[in-house]
Amino acid sequence: MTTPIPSPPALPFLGNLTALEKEVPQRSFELLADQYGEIYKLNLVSRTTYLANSYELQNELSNEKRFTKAVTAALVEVRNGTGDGLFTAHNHEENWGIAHRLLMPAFSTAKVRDMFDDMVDIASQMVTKWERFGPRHVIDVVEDFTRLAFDTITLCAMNFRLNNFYKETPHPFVTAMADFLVESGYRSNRPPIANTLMWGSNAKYQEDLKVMNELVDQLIQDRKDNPIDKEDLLNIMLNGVDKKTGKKLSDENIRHNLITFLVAGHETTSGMLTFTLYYLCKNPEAMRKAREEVDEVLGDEQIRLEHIGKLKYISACFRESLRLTPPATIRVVESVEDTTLCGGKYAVPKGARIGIVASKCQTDPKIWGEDAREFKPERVYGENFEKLPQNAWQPFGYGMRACIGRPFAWQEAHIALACILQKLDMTMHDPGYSLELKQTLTVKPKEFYVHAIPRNRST
Ligand code: MNH
Repeated sequence: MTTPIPSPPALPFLGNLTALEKEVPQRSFELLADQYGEIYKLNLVSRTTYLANSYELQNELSNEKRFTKAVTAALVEVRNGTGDGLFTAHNHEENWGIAHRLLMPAFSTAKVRDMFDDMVDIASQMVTKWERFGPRHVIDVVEDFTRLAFDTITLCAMNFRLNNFYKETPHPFVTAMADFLVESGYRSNRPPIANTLMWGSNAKYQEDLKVMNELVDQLIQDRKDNPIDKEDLLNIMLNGVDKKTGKKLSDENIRHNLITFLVAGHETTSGMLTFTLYYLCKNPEAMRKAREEVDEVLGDEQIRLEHIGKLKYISACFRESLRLTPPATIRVVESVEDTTLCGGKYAVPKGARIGIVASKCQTDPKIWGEDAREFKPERVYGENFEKLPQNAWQPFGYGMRACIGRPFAWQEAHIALACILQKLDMTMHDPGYSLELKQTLTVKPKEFYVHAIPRNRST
């Protein structure tokens, strides 16, 4: 006998849509989990979606023989910009396989090491800016980490400088992409008929798409006109031949993948950095340890590649931040067959879409204890991290469709945080600030501001 899967009361036509907050749906998903438990279902725009909230489910749903990635909800709309690029491709699309085989090696830890100098270049621009503005300046953390992540991925992927740190307002491409992502989210939560009626939003949406496509097409054309020797991602995409099919990537697919890297590469990384800085400001003991480590490993030296692997406490801080507040909040899988979950307890049909709510699964008290919601980097430090039960920590997704940019984001973030802590003391603008979320495709801290005070290193 299976147990029925609970669901909040629904309204005709809209289903459970009204149960979701428009601005921060993630908050609703978490509140509903507190109310309905390890699994519940919602009828969203005439489709049933299940939401999974426990370690046991996250682990079970990571069996790729039984569950595969589903491109649903906001991702369907994001496809308007990223098409069959890696992140939004359906499993069966041929271009996913070609791009995956060509690009996996290009994003390997070894290749990412070659990007070290470019990453330090951008991080230094940010730290220099913070130093020069001085301690009174109010830093909008999300804004500057977004500049950092955007400039880093464009420089590393296509040898192009957006120069966001030299501008008062972000590059138009950045604004267009941010608006495009927010609107994609809204569109996915509206009944289709309502979408066709939103003339104003639709015109703006098309305009944003145009801005994004034009810049990327221009970069592709520039590269074709002026080839360079550097083995960057753009060259690999332009020149690479897939061994299995003998095919090259089409220009359209290259455009889709470049936009994919920009979408997938900037929001998540800047989110992780902002959350981590927030947790460090809130936990002075962790901040002290992180800074001590930077002093020990870097001292007064300019950061070098061999420092990165020694920043073990910093790694633990990032991991703990990703556990508590994963910027990519939900990944959705689809059941391959009619099946049951939790040892026969719940029945789900073939094709059922199940969202894995990472923040809930990664704070399951059964695995993490009663203090699961507290920031304690020690629990994911060094060996402790290696000893975690399988799939207990998966902010980068899982399996075949897991994040391709993990080594890239990891190196970029370590460089940035180490360079900051080496030079600056970070304090919150409002000492009473407590975390609120802002949601686009991903989540980030809302209205989080800090001050950067040059360190007096002799004391
Ligand atoms: Mn990333 C897939 C999280 C940084 C490019 N990424 C995923 C998934 C998660 C994720 C989760 C799986 C989504 C799903 O199952 O539907 N990504 C992150 C996080 C960070 C991140 C938390 C930073 C921190 N990602 C990056 C960076 C890049 C990138 C940086 C590129 C430069 N991510 C991708 C791509 C995919 C992906 C591409 C899709 C891979 C595939 O399906 O083949």
